Amino acid sequence: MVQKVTSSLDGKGLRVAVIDTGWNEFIVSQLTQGAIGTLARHGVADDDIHHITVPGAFELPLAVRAAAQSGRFDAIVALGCVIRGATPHFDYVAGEAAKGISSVMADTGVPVAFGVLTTDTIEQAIERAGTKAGNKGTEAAAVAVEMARLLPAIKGEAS
Ligand code: INI
Repeated sequence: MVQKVTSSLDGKGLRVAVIDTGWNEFIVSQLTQGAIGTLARHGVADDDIHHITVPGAFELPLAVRAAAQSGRFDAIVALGCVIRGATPHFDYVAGEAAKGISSVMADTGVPVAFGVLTTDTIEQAIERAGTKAGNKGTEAAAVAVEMARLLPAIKGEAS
């Protein structure tokens, strides 16, 4: 019989780092609010949520790596916003953030949800920060909980 490995969205007992950027604060603060609210709704205790702010998206991988290597967190939510029209070095900043964050996951095995908006315009960023197109911080937080629950299930561990 096929054995389905399942996850859950029960955040009780999970320790989660939310790492966001000071850049584009008016957008990113909406992502952070969405993420922290979602973690709380899924049962993550306030004291188990650590909120860390770095200057910009380019700095996210370093802080995400430090958090992952610390052993203090079951999952990490990385949040930021890079807008092509406003960022002469968009491809470097956005590309390095994505590449750096995914390499932390591969190197450490700690799940990191990628909630960094990479948009062409400020309007598209606003749409994804809690208006027309949902809130990517909310979505990333739910993914972090789901992956933190899924990994022990894959390994056959109780979580
Ligand atoms: N950082 C961002 O997070 N978003 C941006 O849109 C952005 N722009 O426009 O340049 C940005 N730049 C700063 C970058 O992330 C670094 O903090 C900086 O290069 C110093 O390392």
